[in-house]
Amino acid sequence: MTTNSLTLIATLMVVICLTSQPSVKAGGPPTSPSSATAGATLKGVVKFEGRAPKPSPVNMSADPSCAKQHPTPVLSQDVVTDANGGLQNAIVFIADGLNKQTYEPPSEPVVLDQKGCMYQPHVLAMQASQRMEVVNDDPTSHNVHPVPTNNREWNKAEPPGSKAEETFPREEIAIPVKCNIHPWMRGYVAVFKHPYFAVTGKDGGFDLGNLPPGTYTIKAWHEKLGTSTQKITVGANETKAIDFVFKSQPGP
Ligand SMILES: [Cu+2]
Repeated sequence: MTTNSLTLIATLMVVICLTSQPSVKAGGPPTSPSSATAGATLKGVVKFEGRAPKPSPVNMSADPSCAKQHPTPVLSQDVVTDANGGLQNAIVFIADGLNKQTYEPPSEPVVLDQKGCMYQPHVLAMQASQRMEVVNDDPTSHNVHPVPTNNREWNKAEPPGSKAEETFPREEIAIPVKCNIHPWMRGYVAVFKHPYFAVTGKDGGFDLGNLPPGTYTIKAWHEKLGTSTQKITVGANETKAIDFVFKSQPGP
């Protein structure tokens, strides 16, 4: 063997070693020997650009006990933005890139409250098989009725002060929830098979913590504006900023 070919082999080996180091490919398993301590964080804002549709007042006159609870009319929650265009009630979540491990649901239930004849929160996110309590804090009866496509449909009558408990075993983003008594009531429940999701707050902000290092497909979902997708790679203990922008669609 010549010196030249030896050098070539040595160089190749170095290149192979270097390229196999951060061997995280999109969709592949994250290299997470100690994901519990090396958690990465994704932080950002979901924004709405353009002219947001004007929120319309919700007409509750069909049930005076509902209307009476609102001295000023409640506004529709279709597209809720703040002064800076921050989009509330969007869900940001890992859509791909996690390894195949199964995640136990948290022991604490999520709570969907019926208050003022509205769903609070308007958009709720939970883990598959986590318990969901549906509470009625109104002086009137509700009939909560989720309409899933990937889970079992059910509906439950809830007199004032009652509480129902249910769960959804399969991932679904997101399940519309309606009330069989009050047609204006509408909410959404998103169900994930992992814990890496967040619902944006009033300023459109979100925070996804404790992520194993890896390359991920991240999605932002909004009930009216659809889904926006990005890819991002995070290393151990790294915090990265990621924003999503929804644009107003040309209306009629
Ligand atoms: Cu109702």
